[in-house]
Amino acid sequence: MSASKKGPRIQLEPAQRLQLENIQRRNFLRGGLTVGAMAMLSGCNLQDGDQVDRVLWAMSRWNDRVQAWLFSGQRLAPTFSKAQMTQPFPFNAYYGQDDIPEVDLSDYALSVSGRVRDKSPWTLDGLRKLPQRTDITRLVCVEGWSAIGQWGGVPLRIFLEHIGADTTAKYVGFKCADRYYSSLDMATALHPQTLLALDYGEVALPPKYGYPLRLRVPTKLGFKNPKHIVEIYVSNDNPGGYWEDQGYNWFSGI
Ligand SMILES: Nc1nc2c(c(=O)[nH]1)N[C@H]1C(S)=C(S)[C@@H](COP(=O)(O)O)O[C@H]1N2
Ligand SMILES: [Mo]
Repeated sequence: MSASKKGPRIQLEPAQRLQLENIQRRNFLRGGLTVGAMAMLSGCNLQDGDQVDRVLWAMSRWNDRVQAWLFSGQRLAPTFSKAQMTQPFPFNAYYGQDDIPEVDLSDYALSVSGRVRDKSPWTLDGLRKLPQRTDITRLVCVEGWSAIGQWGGVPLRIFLEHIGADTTAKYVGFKCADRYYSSLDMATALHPQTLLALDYGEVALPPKYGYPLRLRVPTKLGFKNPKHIVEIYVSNDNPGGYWEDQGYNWFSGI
């Protein structure tokens, strides 16, 4: 390519050009494709019912795929010091503190299903015997608050290795003791900071933070951190989630 008549042109190597295009695309996406904006973009009027719904869901699925491509999957979330922890750490759920599920530990077992070699259930002791990791990270809720806390437990990657999970499958799903459920893309499930958390601070998770087992994934919004987990499964069909299925973006990376 030669210099244009309007003045000198910077010559970009193909790799540099790709990088520039990626940055431009990322900035465009960062601008935020809200549901409102998607409606504007797609030229729908919001009374078209089913058809609007179909367009918006298609846009959202497309957005998931672009986000999965933008997020490398292994970028580390920032970590903090103990002094930076939020005291007290907030509680949040789709119900109030009076309705926190009571999980009876005497018969608690974590079920495993789907595309895995070993479907035996797990006890908490069994999980504690696996290698553990602790991180102080920020939980960001879509409702507009965030807080720094310390979670410890088994890296989900190590658990998936132990059960012989098919890590070429697309999704890992989680079912909870309340009516909550959620799911992750496999790249995020294998991320080093994605934990099956057993502890908050230095002690076992108290009921409000997801006793006896929760997911802690600092590269995703708070609603993709299911508490009171009773079942984990590996699947090629997107398991969705409690909020995801009500229109919140499924990928929700931060
Ligand atoms: N089982 C279950 N897990 C859940 C929820 C819920 O209602 N039930 N709420 C989610 C949301 S929206 C957030 S922001 C975090 C809050 O976690 P915290 O109570 O430890 O702050 O839990 C997530 N996990
Ligand atoms: Mo949330």
